[in-house]
Amino acid sequence: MNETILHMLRDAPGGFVSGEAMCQACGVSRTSIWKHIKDMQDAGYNIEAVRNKGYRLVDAPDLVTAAEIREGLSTTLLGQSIVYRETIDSTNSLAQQLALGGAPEGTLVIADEQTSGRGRRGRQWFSPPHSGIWMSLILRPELPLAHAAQITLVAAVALNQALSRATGVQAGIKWPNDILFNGKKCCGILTEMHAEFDQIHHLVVGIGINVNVAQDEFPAELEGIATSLQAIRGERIPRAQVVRTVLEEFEPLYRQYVLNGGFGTLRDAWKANNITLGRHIVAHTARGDIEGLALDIDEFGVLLLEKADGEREKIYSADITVINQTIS
Ligand code: BTX
Repeated sequence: MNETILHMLRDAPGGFVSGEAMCQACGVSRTSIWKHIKDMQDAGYNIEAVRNKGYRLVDAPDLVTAAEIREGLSTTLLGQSIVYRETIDSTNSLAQQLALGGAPEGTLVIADEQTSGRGRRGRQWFSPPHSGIWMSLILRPELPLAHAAQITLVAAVALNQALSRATGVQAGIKWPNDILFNGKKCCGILTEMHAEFDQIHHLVVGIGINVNVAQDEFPAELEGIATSLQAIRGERIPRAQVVRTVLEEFEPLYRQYVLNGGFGTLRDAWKANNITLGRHIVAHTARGDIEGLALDIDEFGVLLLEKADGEREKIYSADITVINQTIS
């Protein structure tokens, strides 16, 4: 019901919505409407109540609740079901549980704060309250297992395009899973999967975006390597709008990835958004460190390196360090 009320308040041409109109739209009593308005005020909405006129939304807080995200969302798959938590250990963990319990494809799990946000290989992801987007999407592509990891590259393209469209920030993809601006990380992606034999049961694509994290709010160890959209733009950015844009950019790319059986047709879009190719890098792989020039990626998202002796190496999975920039 809060969603209906919020929508009516946002949509009101003269500003005010009568209590009566809300009662009719929600099919509940005036007392019940008043209680909901009170709840919204408690949540930070500045709603003015004037006798004989009704209610007017003066100002809204920067929330990533389901009601805020749904306002004007134009997707048909991603975010049709939204699970919001104020605080959670990790949205990826809850998304995994929900996916195992049969949650539909496209379910979005989002939290205002994560207490154990995680990155790859057991690393931590700093996820303070009120200032970031910490979200996970449940996907169920009917694709062979070999294509699962490519979803990270698809998500990275969507994310980078969304940042540009929603905020004007021109960042770039650092293979395989980070978005950087001027060498500092503003977003990360963590894909986890559940599969059996050669069949993907579900993927959970976790996305972390530092939106309104102040530069001095980052812990000391992230000081030189992390940044936020607010730090880049010099102003606060409404988070729900960024979430909507990410979903809207991701949906058509995801459909293409499923339809065409993998990342192949998105390779050019990835190249247009990347900041890895043409750079000297060190790839930290399970086989050891490999240094060279990042030449290309293939249709499977595998990175091709040219070493100093001219020999070429395929990098399937690694953390990379761009030489002269030490970012994990
Ligand atoms: P990663 O393993 O590539 O990067 C993790 C590294 O990034 C850390 O070791 C640290 O150096 C740095 N780091 C930690 N927090 C931040 C931050 N807020 N901004 C910039 N750099 C940071 C990247 O893993 C994947 C992160 C995915 C996070 C999302 S949030 C929603 C979902 N739930 C969850 O638990 N994880 C994902």
